[in-house]
Amino acid sequence: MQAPYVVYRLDVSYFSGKLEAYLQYKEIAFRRVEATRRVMQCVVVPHTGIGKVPVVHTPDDLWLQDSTPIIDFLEARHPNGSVVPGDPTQAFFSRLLEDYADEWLWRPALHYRWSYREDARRLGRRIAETALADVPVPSALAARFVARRQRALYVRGDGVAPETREHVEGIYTGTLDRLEAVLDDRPFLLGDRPSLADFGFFASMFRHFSLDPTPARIMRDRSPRTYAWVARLWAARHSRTAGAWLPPGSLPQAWTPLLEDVATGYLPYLHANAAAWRDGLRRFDWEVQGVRYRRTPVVQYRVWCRERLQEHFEALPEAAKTPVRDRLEASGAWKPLWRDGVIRSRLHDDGEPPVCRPPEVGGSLRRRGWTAWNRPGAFAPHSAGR
Ligand SMILES: N[C@@H](CCC(=O)N[C@@H](CS)C(=O)NCC(=O)O)C(=O)O
Repeated sequence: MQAPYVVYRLDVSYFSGKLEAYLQYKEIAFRRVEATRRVMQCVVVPHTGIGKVPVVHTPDDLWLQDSTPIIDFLEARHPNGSVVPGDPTQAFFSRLLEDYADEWLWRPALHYRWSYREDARRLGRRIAETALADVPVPSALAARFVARRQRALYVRGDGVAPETREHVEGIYTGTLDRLEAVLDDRPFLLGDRPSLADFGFFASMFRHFSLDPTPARIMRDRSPRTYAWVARLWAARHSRTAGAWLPPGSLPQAWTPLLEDVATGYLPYLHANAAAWRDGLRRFDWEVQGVRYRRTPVVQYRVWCRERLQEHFEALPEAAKTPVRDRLEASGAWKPLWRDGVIRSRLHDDGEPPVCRPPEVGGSLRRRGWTAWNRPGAFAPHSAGR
């Protein structure tokens, strides 16, 4: 029997939960390793140069990062029970929703976890006792440190402020309402079996929203079908999932409000982030849905997300381009997707995602300018960085 994949992950982590659910569904053998501080320092960083999870070590000794391209990589190696619809329209829109859910629900997920006292206390303690268990400081101190760091980086440092808080929380509650409608007459978002879109939403909905005390209370009261879907997807295995997606060419009517959120919230943000990247900024202000966010970090990975969505559109068979474009235009998503054309992220100039570049010998994360948001040297080519 082939050695399984090894997944370096954290039991509290958003993107780890997404990848674990995918591997389980696909019935791909894998072993979990809890990425404690020592495991990160001694194994993950030396092999990948990155300080994030999940990271996958393959049986043929490749190191992989970023759940979205990891899933594409594994789909090519393990085609059974594919989660990418064969129909190009459904495939494109599943990718769009996966990306939207991955990136746009991150801010509310981090806000609920670290802004509410009960949640922050619980999670701070949990992280101190698991991920940081091998750090030689009292766990109460480590828990306080974690909560302070996460608030500084991912709440205050990511634009959550008195003027934006209601909007941030509305992204969560609005998404629950939309999912409740989508799941009204189908077990998974695109029909009787999971697609990429399900795994995208699962990242936030599982490890954050359904488990952290405050958003979990809201989910149970407001969107019981979403609560049930979380457990259903976690338990799903492709060999025991008989159903099909909707007929080729069609999308659930109930996806329309989600696509409008993509068009009025996520894609305008993604464009503003890409334009700020092009202009060499480190932080930028932007406005969507009448709400102004200030000084959020420019994220290179998300410039790549936009580039990748544009590439997926360009790669569609000619016959599928018009129907996909028509749907994007109908929801208002076409213009923000293409505003200012293609803005290059250069994230993968020196390799193919998801395979990690081997880190420089002797380089340390700090010396190479690593930040929690961006990869080492992300801003180096720009002189105008601020
Ligand atoms: N784009 C990556 C994101 C991975 C990521 O952001 N992971 C978080 C945990 S869910 C992390 O490790 N953050 C490190 C930190 O906050 O310092 C993916 O899709 O896997």
